[in-house]
Amino acid sequence: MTADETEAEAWDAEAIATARRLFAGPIAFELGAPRLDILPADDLPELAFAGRSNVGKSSLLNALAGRAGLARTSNTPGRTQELNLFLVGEPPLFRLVDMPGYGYAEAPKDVVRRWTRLVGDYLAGRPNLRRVLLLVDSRHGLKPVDREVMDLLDRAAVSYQIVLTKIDKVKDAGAVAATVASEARAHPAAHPEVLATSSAKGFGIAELRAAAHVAIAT
Ligand SMILES: Nc1nc2c(ncn2[C@@H]2O[C@H](COP(=O)(O)OP(=O)(O)OP(=O)(O)O)[C@@H](O)[C@H]2O)c(=O)[nH]1
Ligand SMILES: [Mg+2]
Repeated sequence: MTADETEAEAWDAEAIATARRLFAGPIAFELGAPRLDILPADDLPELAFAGRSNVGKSSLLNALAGRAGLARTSNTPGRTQELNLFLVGEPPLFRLVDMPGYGYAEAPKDVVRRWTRLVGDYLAGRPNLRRVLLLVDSRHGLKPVDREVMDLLDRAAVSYQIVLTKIDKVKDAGAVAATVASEARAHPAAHPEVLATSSAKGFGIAELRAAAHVAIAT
C-alpha cells in the first residue's frame, strides 16, 4: 500500500469533494507583509504554511489552490521573503498565508534574523491563526529547527499539522510518516495525523484540502 492510499482512507468521498469545490473557487493574492503591523485585521481564520527554506511551502499552496504561479516558487532557498496572504472565496472565507522559510544558513545573518522574528512573531501572536501546516521534507525528516518551531507552537497553543513534502523523491513515504507521527504524538499542539504529499505529482493534495477545510470550518 502506498502512503497515498493510507492517507486517503481517512477521508470519505464527500469530504474530499466539498474541499475540492472550496479550493476551486476564487483565490486572490491580498498582500505581502514584511512586518506584522501591516497585516490586515484579524477578522478571518488563517491557515499558514511554515517550514524550512526550500521545503516546498509555496509549491504546496499552489497545489492546494490548483493553480501554478499563485505563490512564487524557486530552486533557490529564500524565495519567499514576506508573509504572503491569499484570500479564499468571494466573499472571503479565510486566508492562506505563505511564509518565508526558516533555517536558511546561507542568507545574511540580519536577513535570517528578520525572517525568523517575523515568522516567530506571526506564529506565536496571530489570534486568528487557525492552523499551521508545518512542512517537512520527506527526504530529511524533522530537524532541530523544526523541533524549535514545534515547541514554540506548543507553548503558544497553536494547532499544527505536519505535512511531508516531496514524497515523489523517497521510496517509503509511509515509514517516514510513521517516524514523524510518533514524534509528533509527544507534542500537545500537534495534530496526530501526518499527511504525505507531493506537489509535483499531486499525491495527498485532495486529502490535504479536506484536512484544511475541516481545520478552517471547525
Ligand atoms: N520533486 C519535487 N520537488 C518539489 C516539490 N515541491 C516543491 N518542489 C521543488 O522544491 C523547490 C522549492 O519549492 P518552493 O515551493 O519554492 O519552496 P519554499 O518552501 O516555498 O521555499 P522558500 O520560499 O525559499 O522558503 C522548487 O524547486 C520546487 O519545484 C515536490 O512535491 N516534489
Ligand atoms: Mg516560498
